[in-house]
Amino acid sequence: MQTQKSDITPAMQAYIGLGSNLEQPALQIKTAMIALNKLPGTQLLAQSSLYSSKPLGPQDQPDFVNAVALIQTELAPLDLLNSLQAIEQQHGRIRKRHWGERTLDLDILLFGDLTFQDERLVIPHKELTHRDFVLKPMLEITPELCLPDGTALSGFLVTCTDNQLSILSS
Ligand code: A4P
Ligand code: MG
Repeated sequence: MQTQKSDITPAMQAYIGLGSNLEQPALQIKTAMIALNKLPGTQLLAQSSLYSSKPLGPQDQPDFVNAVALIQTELAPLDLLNSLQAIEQQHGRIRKRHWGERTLDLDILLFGDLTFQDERLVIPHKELTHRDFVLKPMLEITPELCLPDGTALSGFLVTCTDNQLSILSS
């Protein structure tokens, strides 16, 4: 008799980037953190401060609120992406233009040590090393954090964008 392969997926740690600049952005981020903790097989392990940041891209849009969450999840990467997109929709996702204003953007930044690429999902997130509003909250949670190839993320702080981050008081 053949042994059945277990359906249980080992839990992985993933970093999720959160951004909003419409419809009470700080509240969007706080409620999204709660929603992450409610995903199946998922716990919120840590969350960064909320950061105010000047917009990257078109300047005729409101400042953003950005943060990063560290979760532990049994969801597979594409299932996690589907779940994040469902949360975006629940938050009345408005997305007006490329690099433009939005009610809620949830990006998978890192997923364990996985490197993954298909038409819907690229991990690590393709812009993560270029953006201070992603790097600084990630490093606040885990100062020694590295890319899957072992490169320390802190090394990118000198070359990333300067979106004039400031920590919002809670
Ligand atoms: N996708 C591929 N890889 C991933 C991943 N790792 N995580 C795909 C999440 N999604 C991923 O996403 C488009 C598609 O990317 C998804 O359908 C998914 O299959 P989207 O959220 O609709 O669009 P986007 O790529 O996020 O939009 P866009 O216009 O490229 O914007 P960005 O790059 O997200 O930038 N300034 C500040 N200060 N703070 C910000 O947060 N955000 C933006 C938006 C612009 N300026 C900003 C900020
Ligand atoms: Mg996105």
